[in-house]
Amino acid sequence: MTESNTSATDVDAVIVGAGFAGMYELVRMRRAGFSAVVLEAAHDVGGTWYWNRYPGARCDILSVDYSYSWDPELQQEWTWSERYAAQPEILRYAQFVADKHDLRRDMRFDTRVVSAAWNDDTSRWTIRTDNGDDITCQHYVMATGCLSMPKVPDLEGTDRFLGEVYFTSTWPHDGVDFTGKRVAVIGTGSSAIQSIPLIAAEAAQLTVFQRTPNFSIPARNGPISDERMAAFRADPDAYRAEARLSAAGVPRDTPMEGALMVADEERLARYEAMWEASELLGVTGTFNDTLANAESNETLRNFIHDKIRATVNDPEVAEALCPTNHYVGTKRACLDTNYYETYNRPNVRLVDLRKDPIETVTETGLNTAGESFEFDAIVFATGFDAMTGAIVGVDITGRNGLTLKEKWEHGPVTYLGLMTAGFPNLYMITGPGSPSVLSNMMVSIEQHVDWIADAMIHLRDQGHESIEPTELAETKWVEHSNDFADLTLMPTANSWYMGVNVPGKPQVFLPYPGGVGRYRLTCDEAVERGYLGFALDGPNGRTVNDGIIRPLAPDVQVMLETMAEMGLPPLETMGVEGARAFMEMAGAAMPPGPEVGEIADGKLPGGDGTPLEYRLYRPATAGPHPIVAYYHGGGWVLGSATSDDPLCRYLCVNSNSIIVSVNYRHAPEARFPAAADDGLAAATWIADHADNLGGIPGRLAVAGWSAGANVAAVTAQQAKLAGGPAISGQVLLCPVTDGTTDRASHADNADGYGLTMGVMNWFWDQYCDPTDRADPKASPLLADDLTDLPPALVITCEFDPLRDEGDAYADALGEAGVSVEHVQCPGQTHTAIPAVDALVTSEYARKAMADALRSFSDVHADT
Ligand code: N01
Repeated sequence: MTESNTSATDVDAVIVGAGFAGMYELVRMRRAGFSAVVLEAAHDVGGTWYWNRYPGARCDILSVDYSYSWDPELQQEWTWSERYAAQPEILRYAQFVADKHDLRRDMRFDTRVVSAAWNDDTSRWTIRTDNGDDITCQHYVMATGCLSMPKVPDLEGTDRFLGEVYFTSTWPHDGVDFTGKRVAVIGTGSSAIQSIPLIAAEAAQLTVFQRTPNFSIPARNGPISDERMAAFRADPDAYRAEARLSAAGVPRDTPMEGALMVADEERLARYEAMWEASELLGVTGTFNDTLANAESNETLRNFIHDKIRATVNDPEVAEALCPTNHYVGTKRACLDTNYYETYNRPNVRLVDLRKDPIETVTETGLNTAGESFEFDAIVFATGFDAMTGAIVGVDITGRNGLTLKEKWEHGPVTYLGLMTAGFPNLYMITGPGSPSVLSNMMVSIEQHVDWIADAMIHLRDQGHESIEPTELAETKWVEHSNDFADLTLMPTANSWYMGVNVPGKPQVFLPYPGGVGRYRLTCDEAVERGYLGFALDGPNGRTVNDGIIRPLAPDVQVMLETMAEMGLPPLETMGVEGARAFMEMAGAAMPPGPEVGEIADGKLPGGDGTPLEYRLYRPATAGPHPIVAYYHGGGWVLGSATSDDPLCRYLCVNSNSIIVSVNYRHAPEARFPAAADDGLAAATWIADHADNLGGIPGRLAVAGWSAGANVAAVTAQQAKLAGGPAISGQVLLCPVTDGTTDRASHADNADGYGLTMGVMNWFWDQYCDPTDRADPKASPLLADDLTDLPPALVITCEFDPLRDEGDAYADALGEAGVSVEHVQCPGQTHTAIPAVDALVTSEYARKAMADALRSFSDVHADT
């Protein structure tokens, strides 16, 4: 007989929790030859499905998806009876797996872990249980679940009630008979919404106390569709592989359109289809901007409100059930069976606590501000101390006596939701900072377990004893995750995702919102890059591979990923006409930018007299206005007077200036110094015609992006040398300033961030002979004298090959006594700032441009 670890006092790994995470972790430990024991407070396996036995409890992810993938045999052996399996069936599944793999042999039940302490001398954890036993181990795995620590009731007088008290989270195993009873349910989250219809069917009276209504769609439970099963059975591996790289751990088509991009009838039709399909992920997955755009979300909110109103007979009750204080999906939406219909029953009453709050629980019931209620039973469906409760519920002490509670005082800090610095070899399965509760938990659990097991094997193979993240890595991960959340509406709701439901809990967005697939690739990449962001310790010393796994702003990262997925050939291989056509197409796909007062197209004479097209953007405010001569980006080769249209509109509206976007001559047809000469000629013509254009004479700034910023900088220099026109200021966005292209950023950011050095070199070759590149009209940084130039705003981006030459120009201008504002944009790329309304995280840089243009004209106004 195989030996059991249940009474061992020293093992390789202690796993806390015998739910789906702990069970699979044990399997992986065994397969890798580690000794492991699972400690579990319950009397058997099942985790959340062991405890949550309330009537109606069932999963809200399709059963076919909510099942293990690591045992191919099991996938064939087990058949779910329903689309959404009920708790007893899911528990049977957990028990079936435990039996099949003889898991209980290494599980100690009825055992709660009370503390865990790291010993730096031995590089081991000591885990203490409520039985007073100590177990030492090298690895300590918290498989404690995200929703396993019930929220302590925060209602006054809860202990006073003399009737029956139930918590949905710890339901009696023999069930409860509510027949003939007056029952109260407090809460209207998922647990309440599932249990209310069944309690109502049994009880004499049911009173539901609702503080916040929730969004729920009908589950339409029944047999699993043949179509779905066929897709799965045809190729389970492919099905699972797709799930692993999907947004939420379930294979689904990614919507390409935003809700406002389609006609009203089409939108309604898609919402109806979602309602009929009855899948939770479809609710916010019908359009691609539901969780990011309030106006789009509003269309869905209204759709669900209408469904509620059409179902609930009493209009006042219907209105009370319509959520209005949060957007759909910002609190976990629910799947129900006859939830809204239940309010049409004569024995059911809804009390709206927003109008009539609970004051206290009494011996016989509870009192709201306006009424006294008597009950035989109260059901608390009041939720959980989610994601962190079960982890900090154990008294965990890491290096140097630091406790996890202290470390997480202001919110959890983890690297990838897997580990936290100062607590070596402490692993969290689906911890805060990982997709966890925003995903199909089965997929997320398996990914974490695999990552953790592989890390342990790596340590063993490499002769290390411990692993922990670096502080930089985890700080930046938390920042990245928060930045992602800030791109969404999620932080706007008072949800348990934000910790708001537990009084005194720090309010931070707990899960990682970037999606399951992206997250998995990130975790894999950390490993591929030699455990980037981790420190490994052992007898041979400490190896620190410090670094930031995701340094790009999240929306910039998503944009780059999308472009990479398109698999486009490099721009420089498309030929001049091909590249121009491509840029025009790419520009047309961008959001248009704000409305301006007026747009007028015209022509002005270029440096050699050639007529140049321009587009003038006039603010809607009363003129005259200051004028900006704007030079578009495109490497002197691509673009036109309209190619930076969204940015020009933005600058026009936000700086209250006329923007004249000039289509200077392009290479290779017109090589250096054509663009430079056109820059000056255009500025001169605009200055001379300021009156006619509706501008204020003498108030002309120059601005440009990339090669256009090169033209703007050169124009400012040439205007100084020529004695005019007067330039009030220059806004240089990611400027080309130096044709030598041998700075660190040229190498570090040569590829992968939009503008590549391949393209940049091609642009230079099209525009300018190498011998001419030292000319300040090509490389303004190389000018002998930078004094007396107009004030400048120089914006440079961290992940731009041109970063260092832009930085150098800002420094050189400053050293020459020019008033310079230098905005360095971390996490941004060369193409990020002009992406008006597409990239949110670069908004501050656009605002800086508009503010600078305003300030240039203000300064001028004073003098
Ligand atoms: O808990 P909840 P849950 N006075 O926190 C109310 C998963 N789950 O157990 O919103 C009055 O959602 C509270 O009101 P408010 C799923 O991820 C999955 O229902 O804070 N009311 C809320 O209405 C889910 O999201 C499944 O204003 C009070 C309710 O109690 C998560 O678990 C099934 C109150 C708590 O709702 C948690 O769901 C069940 C007070 N003092 C759960 N305190 C499936 O797989 C709290 N409330 C289908």
